[in-house]
Amino acid sequence: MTQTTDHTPHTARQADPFPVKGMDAVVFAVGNAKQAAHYYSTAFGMKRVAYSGPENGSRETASYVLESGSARFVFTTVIKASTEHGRFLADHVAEHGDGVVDLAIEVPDARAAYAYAIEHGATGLTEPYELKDEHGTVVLAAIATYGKTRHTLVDRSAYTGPYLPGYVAAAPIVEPTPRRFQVIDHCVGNVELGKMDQWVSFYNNVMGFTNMKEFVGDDIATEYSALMSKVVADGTRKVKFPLNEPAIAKKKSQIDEYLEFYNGPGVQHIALATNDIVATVRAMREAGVQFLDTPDSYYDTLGEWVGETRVPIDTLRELKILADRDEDGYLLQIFTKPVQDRPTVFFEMIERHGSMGFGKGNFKALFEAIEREQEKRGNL
Ligand code: TYF
Ligand code: FE
Repeated sequence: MTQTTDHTPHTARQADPFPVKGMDAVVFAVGNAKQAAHYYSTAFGMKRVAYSGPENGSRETASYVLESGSARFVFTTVIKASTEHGRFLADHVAEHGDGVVDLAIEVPDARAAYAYAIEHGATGLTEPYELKDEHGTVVLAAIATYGKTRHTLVDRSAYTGPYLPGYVAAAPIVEPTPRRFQVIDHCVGNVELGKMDQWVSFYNNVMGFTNMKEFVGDDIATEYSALMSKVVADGTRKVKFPLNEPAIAKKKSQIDEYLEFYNGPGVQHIALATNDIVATVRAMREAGVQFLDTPDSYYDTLGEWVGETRVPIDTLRELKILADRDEDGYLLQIFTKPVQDRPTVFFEMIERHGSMGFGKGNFKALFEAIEREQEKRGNL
């Protein structure tokens, strides 16, 4: 099921054509940013660091910037649409529900990144521009990706403010707790049937991203996963974008369910890397986050194939954490249920120990758990 393609990062062969520093931010358009910021503070343990709203001159939108380690989320909502941007956000929420509008990527040179992307076939949304305040200058530009999602390319190397000009520093919303995750591990997109390879080519061409070896092909798709998946990543493997498309299988694909309720392609899940998944999952469960269930039978045989991990099998079983091993090491992972009423966006918590994979060994157990949820919603 796993075939080997060329997954040598660019940097190993030649100069990286599209250098990136990492994910800059995941920007969510939501119906109620005040409450979303509260949920991500209490349940995900994130710290508010910046705010923009009517109190500091933004009459049209309110935005809350939350961080956990280097992971940054921005929750934006419309207060009163008066410009094209405000109407875009309001329409986005009406059409897609709460969702991701921007997977912003930090780059060393936003003008060069934008020029490279356009030259290689990207659709430009915003030409490079500068934002300045007393903390310095940020250069931004934006290109389109699947659905209505965009990639803003951000060079903040000459900026020391809390987020962007226009934002003010803001205190945490609740008493800070120990950090529950450090970094965004990967951001997954769902695209329409037959479109996955086009989007893989898009990232190959426009950003010089290369394919990682792990993918779900036809064979697994028809057997049980009902989806196909390939992963593209930048030369340093800091930015990883798996892309899913539905497969025609025995059951209605979970990707079809997403596309139906999101009304088109979009971000399916964001994986967050933690170095203590046990403490993280305990804290999140205590705060009321719902995770996918895993049957006990999974843990009865887990030890036989996954070998020793940092966490005893009984603890994995108690918390319903999944484990997988490949030639490079192992990983521990768990998936939340959708975090809004639509069966669309969800999160993954992942603790890596050498493995660069995505939990291939868990696909069967995971997809069965997702299908049990689909069934409860009447969408299978
Ligand atoms: O990112 C991944 O590829 C893994 C596996 O609907 C996965 O987290 C793939 C598709 C999906 C849920 C998880
Ligand atoms: Fe994932």
